[in-house]
Amino acid sequence: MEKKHIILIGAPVDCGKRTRGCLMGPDAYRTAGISEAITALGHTVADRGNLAPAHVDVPQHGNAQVYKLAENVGWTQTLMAAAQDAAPEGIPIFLGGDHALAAGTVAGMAAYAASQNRPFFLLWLDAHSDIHTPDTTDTGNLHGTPVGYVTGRAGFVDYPPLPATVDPAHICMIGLRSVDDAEHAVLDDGDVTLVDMRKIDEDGIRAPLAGFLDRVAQVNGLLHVSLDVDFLDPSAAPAVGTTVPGGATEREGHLVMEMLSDSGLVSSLDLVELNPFLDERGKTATLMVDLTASLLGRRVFDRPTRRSL
Ligand code: 6HN
Ligand code: MN
Ligand code: MN
Ligand code: MN
Repeated sequence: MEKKHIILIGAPVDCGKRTRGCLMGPDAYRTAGISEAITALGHTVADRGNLAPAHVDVPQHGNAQVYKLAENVGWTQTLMAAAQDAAPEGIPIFLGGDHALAAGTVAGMAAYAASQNRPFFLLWLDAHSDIHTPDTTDTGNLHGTPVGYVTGRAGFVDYPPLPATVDPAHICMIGLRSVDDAEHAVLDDGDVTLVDMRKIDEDGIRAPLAGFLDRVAQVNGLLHVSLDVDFLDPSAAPAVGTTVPGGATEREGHLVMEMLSDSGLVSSLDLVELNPFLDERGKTATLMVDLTASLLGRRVFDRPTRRSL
C-alpha cells in the first residue's frame, strides 16, 4: 500500500447517549498502540490530541426527550471544522467518542470533497442505521441521528447549516440488525444501499462491498468509513453500550478492512462507540486498532500475536 500521512484526532464525545464512558475512547486507542501500529506499516502519524466542543447556546428542542442538544451541536461545529482542516494534509482518523461525532466528521469530509470537485461516498459499518432526526428519535439519544443530519433531513434546526449534503445513493450500510420503525420509513423506499446481517449470512460480506467500492472507484470518489464497535458481534467486541447479538465476526471485520486497503479509496475514518468502561482487558480497543491496521495495509500473514491489554 502507498505510504500515507495519518492524522489522529481525539473526539471524546459522550453526549450522544445516556450510557457514559465513550469519553475514554481516544486514550484507550492510544493505550492499545494505534500510533505504533500505523508507523509499523511505514506510514507517518501526527496525533493532534483531543478536541473539545465549541460552546453554543441552543433552546431545548421541541422533543423533550432530546439529550444534551447544545453539546452535540458544539461537537458538530468543532469536528466539521477539524475534518476540513485535516483532510488536505492526510487521512484523518477520528478517535471517538460516540457516533454523534459523525454528524461533524462526515459533514466536514463531504464539504472537503465538494471543494475538490470529487463525489463523496459514505460506508456505514454498524448494527444501526442512525438515520433518525431529533423529532423522530424515541430515545432522544442523538448518536442515532448523524446520517439523518448529513443527508439533509429536516429537524436539525439548531445544527450548523450543511456546506454539502450527502446523497443517500452514495451511502452503503453494512451490518444492520437493529433499525427502528421511523428509520424504516425513510430507508425502505430510499436510495441507501442496505446490507443487513441476513444478506451477509446468505451471500457473504465480500460481494456487496465490492459492488459499492466499484461505484466509488468509477467516479474517483472520496470515501469516508464510519466504524461503529457494534458492527462486530459482542463476543468479539464487548465494549459498547448498544450491544446487538448476531454481528459481524472478527474475520468479516478484517476482510472489509483488507478490501478497503486494496481499494486505496479511503480518505477518512471514524472509530466510534468504544466504551472502555465495558471492555474486557482491552480486547475491543485492541481489535479496533488491529482493524485500523488492516485498513492501512497490514496483511494476514504479518499479523502479530494478539495481545490484550
Ligand atoms: N449508534 N436506534 C436506537 C436509538 O436510540 O435511536 C439506537 C441508536 C444506536 C446509535 O449505533 O451509534
Ligand atoms: Mn452507530
Ligand atoms: Mn450502532
Ligand atoms: Mn430507537
